Amino acid sequence: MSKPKFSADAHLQKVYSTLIDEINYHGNRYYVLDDPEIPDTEYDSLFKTLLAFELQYPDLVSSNSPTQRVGGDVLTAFKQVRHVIPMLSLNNAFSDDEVIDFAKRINERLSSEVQHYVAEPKVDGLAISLRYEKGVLIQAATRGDGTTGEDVTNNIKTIHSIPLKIVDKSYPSILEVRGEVFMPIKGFSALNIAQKKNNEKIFANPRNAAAGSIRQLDSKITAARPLSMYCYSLGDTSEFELPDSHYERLMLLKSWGFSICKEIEKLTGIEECLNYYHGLEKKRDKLSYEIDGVVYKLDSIMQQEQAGYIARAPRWAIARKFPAAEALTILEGIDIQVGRTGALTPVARLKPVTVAGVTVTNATLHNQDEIDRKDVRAGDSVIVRRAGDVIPEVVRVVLAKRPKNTTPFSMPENCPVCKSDVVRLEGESVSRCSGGLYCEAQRKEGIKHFAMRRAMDIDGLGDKIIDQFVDEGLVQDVGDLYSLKLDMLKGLERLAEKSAQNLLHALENSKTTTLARFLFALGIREVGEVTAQSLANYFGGLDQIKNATYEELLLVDDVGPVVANNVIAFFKQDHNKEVIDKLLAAGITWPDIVVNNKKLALSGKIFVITGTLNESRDIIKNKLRSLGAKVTGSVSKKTDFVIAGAEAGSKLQKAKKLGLRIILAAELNDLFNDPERFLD
Ligand code: JCF
Repeated sequence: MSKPKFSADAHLQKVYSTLIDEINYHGNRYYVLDDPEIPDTEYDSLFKTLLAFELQYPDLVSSNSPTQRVGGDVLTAFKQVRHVIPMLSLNNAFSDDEVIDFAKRINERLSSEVQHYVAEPKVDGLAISLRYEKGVLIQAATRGDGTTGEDVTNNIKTIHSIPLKIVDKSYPSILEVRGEVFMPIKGFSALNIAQKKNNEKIFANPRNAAAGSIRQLDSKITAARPLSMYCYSLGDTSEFELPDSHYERLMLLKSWGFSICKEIEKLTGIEECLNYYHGLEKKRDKLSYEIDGVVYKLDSIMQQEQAGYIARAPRWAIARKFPAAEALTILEGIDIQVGRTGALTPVARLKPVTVAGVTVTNATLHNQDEIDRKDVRAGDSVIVRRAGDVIPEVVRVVLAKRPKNTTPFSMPENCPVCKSDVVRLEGESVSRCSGGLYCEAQRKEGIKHFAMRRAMDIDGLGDKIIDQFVDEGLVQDVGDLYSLKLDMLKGLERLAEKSAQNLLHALENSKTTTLARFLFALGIREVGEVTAQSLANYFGGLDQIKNATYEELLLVDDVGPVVANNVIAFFKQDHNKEVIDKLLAAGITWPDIVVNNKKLALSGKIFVITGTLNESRDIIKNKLRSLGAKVTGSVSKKTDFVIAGAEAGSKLQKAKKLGLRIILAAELNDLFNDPERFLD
C-alpha cells in the first residue's frame, strides 16, 4: 500500500478550515439559534487561536473566515446591483375584513380553498438579498427600487447571524436568500446613548438606525452596530430540488445556518391567520425587535405561482399592518408647499408632538377637498397619525376643543412663491401654480429631484444649497449645475472651500450614470423609478425614447396613456430639449450596465419568448434583462433570439422563416450559465 503524500500546505489548510468550521458552528449556535453549547470564554479562546493562526500564515486567510467580519476598506460609493429576480413589496391590509377578502380573492383565483398559510411578524428593518455561489457569500444588496439595489457586501459581512459560508453538504450552487436586516431594541437604545455621548446623530427608531448602519461607506462603523437578519424567502437559485412548501423552505434555510424568526408559524385556514395576528398584537411589546404587522403567505409554492403578481407585489401574500400610532396636538397654521410640478400641497404646521418616539412638526393635509372633508382650521386641536416611514397626517379635528373665531381654509389664488395664477382643473383635486419654470419653487424642486440619491445621486447638493444657488442666480435649471466652477461658489454661505470642492467632485462623479436614473432624474410627470427602468430596458437608448410614438410607448410594461402622453409632451418642449442637450454636452453618459466588472453578455440583444416554459415568463424575462438583453413581444428581422417552449406556434414559424437563432427550453440553463456561448 502506498503512503499518502505528505503536504505541509494541505495539512495547514485542513487545520485552518477545521478551526473555521468549529467557530462557525458555535457562532451559529450563539448568534442564530440563541442556544450556545460552550461558554463565551471558550468561544473567545477559539477565536484567538484563529487570529494567531492567521497572523502566522497570512497567505491562507480566507475572505469567509469569521475574523473578516470586522470591516475593511472604506468605499467612496456603492456599486449598483441588478436583481435577477426583483425584490417584491407587499400589499397591505388594515383590518380582519381585508384579510378575509384577500383569502376570498385567492380562493376564487385558484378555484379551490387554500388550506395552508405561513404567518410571520413583519419585521421593521430593511430588505436585503444575499447571494451565495458554491456556498460562499459573494454579494449582498439592498432592495433599492426592487430591480436595482446597492452592493453592501462588506457591511453585511459584519453581521454575525449571516453565514459567510454554508456548512451543510447539499445546497444549490447559486443561492439567493432574502430577508430583513434589523436592529434589536436593546442594541438600538444602547447605540443612541453612545451616539448622544459622542455628539453624534441620534436615530429616530431602530429601522432608521439599521438602514443608516447598512448605508455606511466605512464597514468598520457597521461592524460596531448591533444588527441581525431574519430570512424570509429565496431569490435566484440554480437547479435544485426545493420543497413545494414555503414553510419547509424556511426550515431548509435554517438548516443551512440562516436565521429564521422564531414566531413564524404554518397555519390552517384564514381563521387561524386572524388569531395569529391578534395573539402577536398582545405579544408585540415583549419581542426584542420592532415589528409593524404580520405577513401572510400561501404555503404552497405551486399555489403561489398560480396566484402570480400584480405590478411589484405578489398576489399570494399580504401584510396585515398594526394600527398607526396617534397623538393629540395643536395645528398652529397651514402652509403651502409648491412641488416640482407646481402642485400646491397644504401642510399643517403643528405644535411639536412625539408620535411613537418621533417628533412630528408637520403633517400633510393633501388638498382642499381633504381639508374641507375634515374641516381643519388653524388653531384646531387635531389627532395626528404616523405609520412607519410614511408622512404623518392629520386624522381628524377635535371639534369640542375648537377655539372661537376660527375660519375655514381655502387655497390661495396666487402661487405663494411666484404669484402666478393658481389653477385647478375640472375633476382634479390638485391646485397648481401655472408659473411653470418661471416659478422659483418649481425650479428648485426640479433640481432637488435631479440631485436625489435615487436619481443622479449628487452627494452634498442638499436642499439648502440648491435654494441658495437658485436665489443667487447661479443655477437656473439642472443644465447649469455642471458649469459651476470653484470661484463661483466662493463666499456662499454653508459652503466652505472644502465642501465646494467635494460638491464639484460629486457633480463630476454623477456624470456616469444609467439611462434609467437619468430618465427618472429629468422629472417627467408620473415617470417614477420603475417606469424609467422599464423605458430604459425597452428602448435601450435616449434617442429611441425621444422619438418613440404613442403606440410604441404603450408597448412598455406599466406605461399607460397618461404616462405615454407625458413622455411625448416632455420631449416636445424646447426648454427640455435644451436642458438635455446641455447635460449631454457636459458629459453625462450611461455606459452599458456592468455587473461584477463584466460587461453584460447579452447587451443589446433582442429576445422573443414563445410557447410554454417550465419557469414563469417573468422570471425568464428578468434573467434575460439582467444579462442586458431586451425582451419584446413580436418576431421581426430585428429579433436576435427566439426562446421556444412547448407548443410554440406562429412566432416560432416566423422565426424559422427569417432564419433566426432559436433557443429551446432545454438550452435555457446553458444560456443563463454561459451566455457567451450563444454569441457567435
Ligand atoms: O419582515 C418583513 N418586513 C418582510 C418583508 C417579510 C416578508 O416575508 C416579506 C417582505 C417583503 C416582501 N416578503 C416579501 C415577499
